[in-house]
Amino acid sequence: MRRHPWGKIPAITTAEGFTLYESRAICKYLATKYSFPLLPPTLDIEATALFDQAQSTELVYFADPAGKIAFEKVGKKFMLGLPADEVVVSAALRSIEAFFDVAEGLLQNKAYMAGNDFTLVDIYYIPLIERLFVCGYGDIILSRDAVSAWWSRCVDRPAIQGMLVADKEAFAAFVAASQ
Ligand SMILES: N[C@@H](CCC(=O)N[C@@H](CS)C(=O)NCC(=O)O)C(=O)O
Repeated sequence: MRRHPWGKIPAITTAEGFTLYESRAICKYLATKYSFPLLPPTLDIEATALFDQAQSTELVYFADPAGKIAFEKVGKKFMLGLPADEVVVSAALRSIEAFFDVAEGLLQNKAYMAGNDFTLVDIYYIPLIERLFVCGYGDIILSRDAVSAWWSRCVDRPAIQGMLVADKEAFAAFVAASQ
């Protein structure tokens, strides 16, 4: 609550005392501040518009249902000791399947979600897709050729491999702490 008005994570405060919440805003801020090559060139307004389009698509059509599955299958089980609401899970799975049916077509013509370059938008997908695999729904990704190839392009990157190791360790610690 001190840093995030709605009491969520993540939220950061820099050494200079600048506080920011919402993961996508934090990622964009850090990528800009440290010049990570994960955003389209500022002056390329079409590439920036396509980035914004891909970012909005991920947030609304993917992260919403995928977040519901993560909450029902992981959050409820480990934080609250409650069973998943399978009606919510089924509806969310249908939304995600429909989302990746469309993404499968779009990824025939581009290598990454915002175009032909790897950007922050691709990174935004990774934690919740990882949760889909943990929950046993990895086939949603692997059964679609273009989506599966995109996923491999993302997770085969050395920096992403390092992030996945850290994510697995954090998840294991979360599970251990809740038992
Ligand atoms: N849209 C937010 C989502 C924040 C969010 O829901 N965080 C979860 C953890 S991933 C949380 O804090 N849950 C605890 C709660 O809702 O009380 C973001 O991307 O930062």
